[in-house]
Amino acid sequence: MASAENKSLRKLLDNEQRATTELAATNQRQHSILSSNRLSFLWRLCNNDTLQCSRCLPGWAEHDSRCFFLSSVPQKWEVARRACLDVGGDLAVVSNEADQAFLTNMTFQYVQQHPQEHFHSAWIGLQDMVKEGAHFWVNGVRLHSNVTYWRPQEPNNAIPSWDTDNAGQDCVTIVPPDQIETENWLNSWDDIICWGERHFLCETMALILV
Ligand SMILES: [Ca+2]
Ligand SMILES: [Ca+2]
Repeated sequence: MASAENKSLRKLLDNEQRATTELAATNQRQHSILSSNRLSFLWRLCNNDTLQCSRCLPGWAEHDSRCFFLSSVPQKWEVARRACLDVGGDLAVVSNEADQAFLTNMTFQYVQQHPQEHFHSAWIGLQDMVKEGAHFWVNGVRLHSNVTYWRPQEPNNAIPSWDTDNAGQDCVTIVPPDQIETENWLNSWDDIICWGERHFLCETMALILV
């Protein structure tokens, strides 16, 4: 009888210890999140007094648990990328047709809302600076041939006469379509010279509190 009691006490103790270990691991995880660089970014989404948080920064649009921003100011590709990194994100990555539709629509809507502005196109996080024709996303993923949305005859790596370095076109933009939901409206990419100044599309993770 005593031995059966011992056994069940031992089991309880084991369970207790396991729970304690799991709790310590959870605390450790939470601590590393709280002390990470991302925290200062996350706090910008929350009101310090009420602790009410929004999922995206004001002026950003949510899609697929990510937040997207289209700049009103044009910049060179590298400067644009730095601006996105500075807010805890990067230039936008197109992983599938839904991403492409969302981002192309963002540029289309911008042009509709700012008819007086000259809007050529907006940088995304795609480039072939290292090796001509080898396009990589800013997240390190190589462009997949199943998920490409080039405009007709692009990418053409065009080298105009004023491009005295013969650098060619190594950074990719989305050119707003004249209309949306029409045939081929998703084929909006053009490669452009990276030091041209274009609007740009940033993305960050949305804040999802579980
Ligand atoms: Ca190129
Ligand atoms: Ca081109």
